[in-house]
Amino acid sequence: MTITNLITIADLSDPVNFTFFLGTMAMTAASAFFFLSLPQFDSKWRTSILVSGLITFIAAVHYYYMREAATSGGVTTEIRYIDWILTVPLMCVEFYLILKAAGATTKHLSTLIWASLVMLVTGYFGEVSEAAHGAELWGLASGLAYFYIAWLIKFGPLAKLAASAGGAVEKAHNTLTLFVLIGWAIYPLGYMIGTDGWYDFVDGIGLNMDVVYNIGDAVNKIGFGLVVYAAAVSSKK
Ligand SMILES: *C/C=C(C)/C=C/C=C(C)/C=C/C1=C(C)CCCC1(C)C
Repeated sequence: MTITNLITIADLSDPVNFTFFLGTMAMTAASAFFFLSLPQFDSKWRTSILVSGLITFIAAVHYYYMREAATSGGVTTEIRYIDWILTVPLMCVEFYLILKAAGATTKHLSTLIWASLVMLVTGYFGEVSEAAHGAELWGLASGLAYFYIAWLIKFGPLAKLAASAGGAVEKAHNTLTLFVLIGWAIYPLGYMIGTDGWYDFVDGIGLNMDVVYNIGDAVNKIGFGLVVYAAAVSSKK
């Protein structure tokens, strides 16, 4: 492999290429960390940690292909949404697993998953829509599904279950909720930046939709997993 080859793999001057490269690495390392930590936890927490590792592992594989697509002039949209359609429902599973002992049911889980699928499928249509106001209308539908998820975990039935459980469970639930309220809000920003005619000036500072989504994914997939990990560690004491 020549020097030129190496440079195109991790081109520091191209934020899109570089954040995909770093993202692939970070997601792979996080997966190894979660998987290798599994034996130290008892069965109550093991599934949650396993799911944390699956989320980052699925992302690592998609990142590998998205970097390839982005640097060879292709689009990342389809690969991105396939990743999200797999990983976001797994994040819903994390909420369910943490609240299961407090009484969360598979009905709660399926409501969360359905809402997340509506959010993502409408978001995808918004990204590929050529129609006048397509981005606004699909984006609005997606945003409503996002607010519904936020409501369910912050004020709705899942918030009540967490409050009734108290202790480490409530703490972990509240931190994961912050990820949804703040961390997930990064994505609609990326969507707006990616929509032609909206905030086009940010291109000048190297921010484009892929870069913003990559930042969001690093925060949310790795951070979310670490919160679950921390909750599992603290429950051992
Ligand atoms: C690991 C991937 C995650 C956590 C992805 C989350 C994605 C979102 C919360 C996307 C939300 C969107 C809106 C709320 C409106 C515009 C369209 C989306 C799909 C970008």
